[in-house]
Amino acid sequence: MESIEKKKRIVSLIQPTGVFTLGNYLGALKRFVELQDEYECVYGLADLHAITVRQEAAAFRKTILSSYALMLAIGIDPQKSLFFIQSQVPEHSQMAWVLNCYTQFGELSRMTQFKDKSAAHTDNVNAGLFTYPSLMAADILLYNAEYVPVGHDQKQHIELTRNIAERFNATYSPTFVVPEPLIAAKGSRIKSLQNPTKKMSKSDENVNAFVSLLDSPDDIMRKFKRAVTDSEAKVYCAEGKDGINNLMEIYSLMTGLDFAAIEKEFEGKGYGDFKVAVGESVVEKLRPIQENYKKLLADKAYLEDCFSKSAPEASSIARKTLSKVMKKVGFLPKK
Ligand code: AQP
Repeated sequence: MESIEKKKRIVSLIQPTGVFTLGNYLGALKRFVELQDEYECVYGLADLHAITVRQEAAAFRKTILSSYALMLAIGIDPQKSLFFIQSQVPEHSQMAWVLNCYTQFGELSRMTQFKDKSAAHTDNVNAGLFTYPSLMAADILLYNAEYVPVGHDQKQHIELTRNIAERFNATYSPTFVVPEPLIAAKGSRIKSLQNPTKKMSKSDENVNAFVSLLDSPDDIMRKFKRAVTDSEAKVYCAEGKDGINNLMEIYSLMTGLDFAAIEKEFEGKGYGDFKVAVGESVVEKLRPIQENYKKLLADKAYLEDCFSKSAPEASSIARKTLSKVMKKVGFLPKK
């Protein structure tokens, strides 16, 4: 990692729970790449978080490796950013336990993601799902990051992280940097293509609801052609036109056009033409990422080299914060 002392630090992790979606890309991953020159970036694959939902071991192992390759393919550069796998940095679990004891049951009970996921997996409402936000607080606070780039759905968890940090600092003495979320004006709430009032999610049971970054061009085009819109057949942004607003946001981020230019481009044209154009813009954006991904995934030695170098580097930063915390809490130092 370059020595870039004056840059502010950002941290963000993402779960390897399936192939990343266009929502993950626009709300988080694309921004991770863009922020690499301006900030000192710490990125991670949150595989510990992923087991809050049941994973099949062999498939999970593959998903972790392929997710790592896909993030490199998107443009995370290990020469510029620290990019590790969470389970290989034990300080995350250790810090999470401590922070669990500074997090209130009532706070965790109010988390929207816990309510949604426990309703979606009624047969497995495990304690990890409930305490997920204190592990996320550990992921962030260990690195003394000023900012956390995330999609809008993670805002509530960042608020809780701030509360935990402030509580600990007030109980002892200033220890943690209290981080701010970095949420982009565009792309932070990409919606499901089948239910545009709901966020696009990689674990959606309806495969037509999300575009995965590894979907074939035919699948991408089919999903956009089937996207739920409205009966007006006029391309413009307005309240209540959730499906069209979502497609306009995606098209704008793919092409760099603002909404006025998009409305002009599709004046007098129907939704059919618009959906094809959105689909094609996504296919073109994903083509080089998919090509890079195939090459990287075939080079397992390179991937292993990257994550085995980054884990001790992450540990050495994390260990300093953890030691400070353990000392303040009153644990005996190891001699
Ligand atoms: N629809 C979205 N629009 C914009 N940003 C999004 N993110 C997720 N969905 C959207 C952002 O992607 C980052 C990583 O998310 P995650 O995988 O760690 O967890 P998640 O938010 O729970 O994402 P998913 O896709 O919905 O995963 P599953 O289905 O496994 O729960 C975060 O910054 C998130 O805001």
